[in-house]
Amino acid sequence: MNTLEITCSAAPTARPSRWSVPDIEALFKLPFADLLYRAQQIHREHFDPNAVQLSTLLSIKTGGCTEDCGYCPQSAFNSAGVEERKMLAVSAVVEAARAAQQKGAGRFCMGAAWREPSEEDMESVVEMVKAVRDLGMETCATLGMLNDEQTEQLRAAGLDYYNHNLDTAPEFYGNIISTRDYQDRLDTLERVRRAGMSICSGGIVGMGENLTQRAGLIAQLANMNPYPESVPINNLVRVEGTPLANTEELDPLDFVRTVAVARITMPAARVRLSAGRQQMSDAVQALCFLAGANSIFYGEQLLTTGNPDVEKDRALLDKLGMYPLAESH
Ligand code: SAM
Ligand code: DTB
Ligand code: SF4
Repeated sequence: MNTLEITCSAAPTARPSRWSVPDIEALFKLPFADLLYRAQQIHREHFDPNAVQLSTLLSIKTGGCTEDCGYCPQSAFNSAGVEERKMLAVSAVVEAARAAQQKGAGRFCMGAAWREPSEEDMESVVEMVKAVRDLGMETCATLGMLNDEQTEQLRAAGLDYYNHNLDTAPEFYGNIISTRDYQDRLDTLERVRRAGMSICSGGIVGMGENLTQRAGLIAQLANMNPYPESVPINNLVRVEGTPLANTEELDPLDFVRTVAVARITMPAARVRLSAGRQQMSDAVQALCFLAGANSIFYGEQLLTTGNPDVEKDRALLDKLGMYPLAESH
């Protein structure tokens, strides 16, 4: 029995102040049942295990992005057939948010295909954030890198969460993106934290990373002090025309393991079962909830790719005896 196993059985909630990559790798390698049991225990100590937080995404500015992210259909470097569109009008965004709220979403996330917003972009985004907040929804935005002034503008507008993903481990990052570096991402997250907004940050698995690199991503997130309030775990959506289109599909059980490890290392975070759900069976999604996922993207569209129908998701939650957070009993 190794040290980790002893820690597991003796003190299931013991949590090092800093996670090493080998410790996280050891979690990944636990027998599946032991890993899920440990994740379940931690999940139940911090959350109602049957309540799921629902976030709806809207692409407020689609396509033509100047970054070369290898996974992304919106990069101008890729040929995924996503046409560049101009930014949506504030009224269209509010209408979409209201519709999402009526369907039960509690959080509305506005995404833009930018390396970073311009001053002019910020004026519209600030209006959008204020208007969505006035509906009584939680607000989230993902606009790329931010400077101090932009961060402050978003905070003053009342933005609740800023989404900026680390995407993968520092060692693997250069295989996927070359137009900005890991430190740029950490700097933006640090600004968001200093301004007092909550952080939504996670990554993508299934991009050809190895287990050590997958553990490296989780270590980066879990060792942030404090760790993100919201952690999206995306399964790569392999879009034709992107360099990663032909990447070998991740074993679904390895995706479940990633969710469980995120839960164990970030006990009080909302771990979101994010992109890739449309390609996932109900059974795999159920395992993700068992592993500690307690949030999903809700609504037929992610940014440019599809997501399960609202009716299908409602049926799945019903089947599992689960309910949206706002409707918890
Ligand atoms: N442009 C901004 C940025 O990159 O920060 C915000 C939008 S960007 C599309 C938000 C996130 O979507 C990326 O960081 C990445 O994690 C995720 N994403 C993009 N394409 C994806 C894909 N094909 N599969 C899974 N996740 C994806
Ligand atoms: C996140 O972690 N995943 C979402 C959201 N944050 C912005 C985006 C997923 C995008 C999937 C590909 C697309 O639809 O373009
Ligand atoms: Fe641009 Fe964001 Fe897509 Fe990268 S992930 S290409 S920054 S929209």
